[in-house]
Amino acid sequence: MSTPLESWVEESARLTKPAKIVWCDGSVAENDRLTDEMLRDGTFIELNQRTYPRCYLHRSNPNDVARTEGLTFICTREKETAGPTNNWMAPSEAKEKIRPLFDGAMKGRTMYVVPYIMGPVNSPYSKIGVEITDSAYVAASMRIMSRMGKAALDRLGGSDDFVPGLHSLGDLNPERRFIMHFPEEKLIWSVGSGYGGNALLGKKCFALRIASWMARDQGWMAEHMLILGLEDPSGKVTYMAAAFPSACGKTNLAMMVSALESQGYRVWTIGDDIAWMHVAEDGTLRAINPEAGFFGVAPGTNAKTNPNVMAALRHDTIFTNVGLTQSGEPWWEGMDPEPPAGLIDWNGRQWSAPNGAAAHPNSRYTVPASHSPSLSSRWEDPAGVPISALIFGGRRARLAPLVYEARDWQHGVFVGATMASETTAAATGAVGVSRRDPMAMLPFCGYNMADYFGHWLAMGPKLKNPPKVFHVNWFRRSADGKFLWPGYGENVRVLKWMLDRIEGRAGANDTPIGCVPTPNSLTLDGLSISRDTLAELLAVNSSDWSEEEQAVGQFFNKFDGRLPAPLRQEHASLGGRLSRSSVATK
Ligand code: GTP
Ligand code: SPV
Ligand code: MN
Repeated sequence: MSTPLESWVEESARLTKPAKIVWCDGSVAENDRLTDEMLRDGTFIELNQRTYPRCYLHRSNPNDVARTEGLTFICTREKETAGPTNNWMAPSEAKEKIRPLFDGAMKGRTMYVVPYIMGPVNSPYSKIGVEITDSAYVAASMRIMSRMGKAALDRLGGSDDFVPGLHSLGDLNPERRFIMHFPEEKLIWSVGSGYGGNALLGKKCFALRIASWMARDQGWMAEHMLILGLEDPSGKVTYMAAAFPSACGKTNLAMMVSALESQGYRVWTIGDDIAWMHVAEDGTLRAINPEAGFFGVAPGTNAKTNPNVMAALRHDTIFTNVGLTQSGEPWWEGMDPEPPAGLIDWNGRQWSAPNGAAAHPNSRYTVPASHSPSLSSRWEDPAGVPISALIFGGRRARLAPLVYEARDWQHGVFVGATMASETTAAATGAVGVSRRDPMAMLPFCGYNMADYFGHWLAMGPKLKNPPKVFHVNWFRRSADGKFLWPGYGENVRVLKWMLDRIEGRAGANDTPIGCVPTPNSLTLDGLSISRDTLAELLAVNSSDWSEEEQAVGQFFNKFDGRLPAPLRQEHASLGGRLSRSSVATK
């Protein structure tokens, strides 16, 4: 008798008709074979093997370089279940529409069966997925990003407790590109794209969209969050998780080299993109990183902004859509002040300055977490690490101060639910447009966002000491358009303020939106920043925030009667505080 996995593989093979089927075991020998094939058929370009051993460059189809949110669907029986912020299609209609695209899609090609674990191999919180794909690049990337192969099959046995994901490159035509989620049956279908978040199905599709659904049902949380540990001079480590939208600084914060290292403050990495968080028996919120690697944004990364990443990328790394130097090394904007002579751009053409970027703005590296010099000794702790602070943040040229603290859990949920950020190159479409992106989950929540807010509200009372909630903005700009805050390793100063707040040491000014640091409560030694700049960074302008408060009201109206009442109350309280403060300052 065949196992549930074998039956699904057979069924998928009948539909897609591959020339051959390869069950991936995750071994080095298998990875070598995949690499050789990809070097032969041009999927991989060998980088300088002396300076970048076992590193390769992949150039994707130029129309397939980012997530495509307009082509991503939540397919539930009722439209209301998906909610107003998701694209929706009925499951039967979706399958009728997509099945023909899979029919014969793997003719003459290899089907890879990729079993994987999301989470540490021995954690009770980990979950199993199996991806069927006709992309060797996807199979090789899944080996870096998850615990792929034999370990997953061993853990699965004959069970049906896995999330199946069927993926085919199809013809890479966006007209025939669909990323479909069937949360009611825990199934993923993706066709027509080879790009990370569209094609590495363990990541956004499973670990966020399907997992957020499971988490709501089972009483835990699946979030678009990095996880880090902040070590203080006594050696004590306090863990924090932070949700920023795509390309808004999670990897960089999680892997930073602290500017306060000489004072004894260090940052340890647990995860850079996704957190699965459970309430432990002792009432703490425990987070695991379901991933095993980093799929990070290359541009802007350099020896100064992120030396840990730069060190991690020197071997066994896949680069996607970066530039190529004459000596066969990867290159991207922001790596050096001046581009080297003789660059080849991400499309494989000779690069010259007026031709735009040498590396695509969403070019990425795929690197095992184990390469990171900042990796925490607890990054695979099966019980997870206890979270003391949750941080929301986004890119906001104006309005949001460098940091503020929510008044309590419920207000913290309101702060997360109403956050906004300027769009980035991580998804197709306009860049730099401000949009609401609750908890940085707008593109990743697998069900009605109003119910998701309700789930967040319900989690607070289950926790003995709910984490403090903060909001940060590294991206506030001056009138002449320059970033006011140096960012990167200097962000540790803000983390230290949070730690001091958790431990009841740091001062804060109560404002209508929450508690903002007093200028003296931030540790600024060694940083040249003027008093005026600091004041601009921390300013809370009541009339700007009143406009924001109106916009939040409009956003909330999208959810009609489904929006949890406590969020309406928080909104009304904010309105009240703002009007009192504008009277006070008149
Ligand atoms: P995803 O992988 O898409 O989820 O992105 P992410 O949130 O991990 O963002 P990442 O850390 O890769 O940063 C995205 C871009 O923002 C990069 O170009 C970084 O160089 C830049 N960036 C990150 N942190 C800072 C910061 O503190 N200040 C400034 N100015 N830029 C930053
Ligand atoms: C993001 O866009 O948030 C990413 C990259 O982390 S992707 O895996 O493509 O979603
Ligand atoms: Mn992300």
